[in-house]
Amino acid sequence: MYTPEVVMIGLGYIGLPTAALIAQNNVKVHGVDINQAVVDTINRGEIHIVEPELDKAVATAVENEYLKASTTPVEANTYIIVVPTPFKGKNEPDISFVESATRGIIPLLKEGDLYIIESTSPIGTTDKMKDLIYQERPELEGKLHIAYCPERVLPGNVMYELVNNDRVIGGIDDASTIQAINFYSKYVKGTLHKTNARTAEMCKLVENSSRDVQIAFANELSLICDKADINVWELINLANKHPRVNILQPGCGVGGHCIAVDPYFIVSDYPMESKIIGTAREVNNYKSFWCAEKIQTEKLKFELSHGRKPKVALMGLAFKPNIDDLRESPAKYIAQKVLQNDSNGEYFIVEPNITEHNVFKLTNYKDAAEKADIIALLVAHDEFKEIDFGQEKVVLDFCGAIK
Ligand code: SAJ
Repeated sequence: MYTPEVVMIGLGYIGLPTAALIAQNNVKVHGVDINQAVVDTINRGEIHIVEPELDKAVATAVENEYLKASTTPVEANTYIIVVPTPFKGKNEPDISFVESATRGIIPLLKEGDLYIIESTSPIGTTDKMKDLIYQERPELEGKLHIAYCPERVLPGNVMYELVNNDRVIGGIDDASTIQAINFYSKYVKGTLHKTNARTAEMCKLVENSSRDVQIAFANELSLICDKADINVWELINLANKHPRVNILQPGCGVGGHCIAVDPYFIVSDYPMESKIIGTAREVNNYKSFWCAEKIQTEKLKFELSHGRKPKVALMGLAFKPNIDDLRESPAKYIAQKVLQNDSNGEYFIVEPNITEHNVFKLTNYKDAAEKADIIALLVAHDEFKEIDFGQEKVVLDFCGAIK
């Protein structure tokens, strides 16, 4: 009979690689996902997401019978919750998936079990889940180990970072923290840092908020430099020659499902105190709007000086360079906004990392660059860095692809 050691609830971008990593260490893992198609794919030894090295890891784990998936949890010793925490209402975190995943395993829990949340969560979620568990199973009060351990891996480098990054681990009490550290120490080479659950929850939110604030500073500089007629890329490069200055790069906004999202988890609970974090979100969102407006203005200028409408190339749709992920992408937002405002215009939409899109008709990047009068560089994909745009075209480099 298949008796797993670990149950992983949520087999997405983090849950599946983590399940595969644990299984690689010859520990039996039972993966749970509400999506039957995902479960079937994994049980065939295949994967449903794009992530280097993950396909091999999952194929081997399934073949060696260290990884199985289903839509319902089974009994184990360790339960890990890695489900999404989306928004509800006006940028307020929704922990209902964490809650329903927890409810699903409550009947299976027994003395000594370890329960870990990895999902990005508002401060206090681990305590809330502890209360929920002990409400339903009062006889287990004080007999379980409950901890929070956020993931911090970069999409595209997950299999390496899962093993090598440091982790922050916070239990509801010391015994829980120690138990969770013992668990991760079997799979993680990075240092495991001990804290409490609330600090660990806050730490995840702060890491991504810190990056968001720093990018907002760079984006703000880009707006100032545009007015002041200064090349922002040169400016940042020069300022960064100072030994204690390290400014990030401006772009056409901040995208993805982490940095553009997590700061709201702090702002929604502590609105009066998180002024800089909230403003950074506004600055980064405004930058996308500003880029779309800038494209409109350049189109009008072209029309006035040439007596005809320009052909416009919008280069890149992904949320960051050299990936195929379009979720929460500022480039996609800009393309939508520009096209909405001018349905008869002639546009070339480019995204070299995908072959087709359900809304946009895609054009090859070389053709687009050759045919367009105005070229808006939205994502600094490597392909764009090679293009010679000549002297005639209007090039709007929002992401420093050519600098
Ligand atoms: N960006 C800039 N300028 C920069 C750097 C990034 O505009 O100088 C933009 C990117 O173009 C993109 C966005 O920021 O639109 C986010 O990209 P990213 O590469 O900074 O981060 P993500 O979202 O892919 O992954 C982040 C990582 N967090 C940090 O670096 C603090 C990762 O380690 C986390 O695990 C991940 O969020 C997560 O899951 O929370």
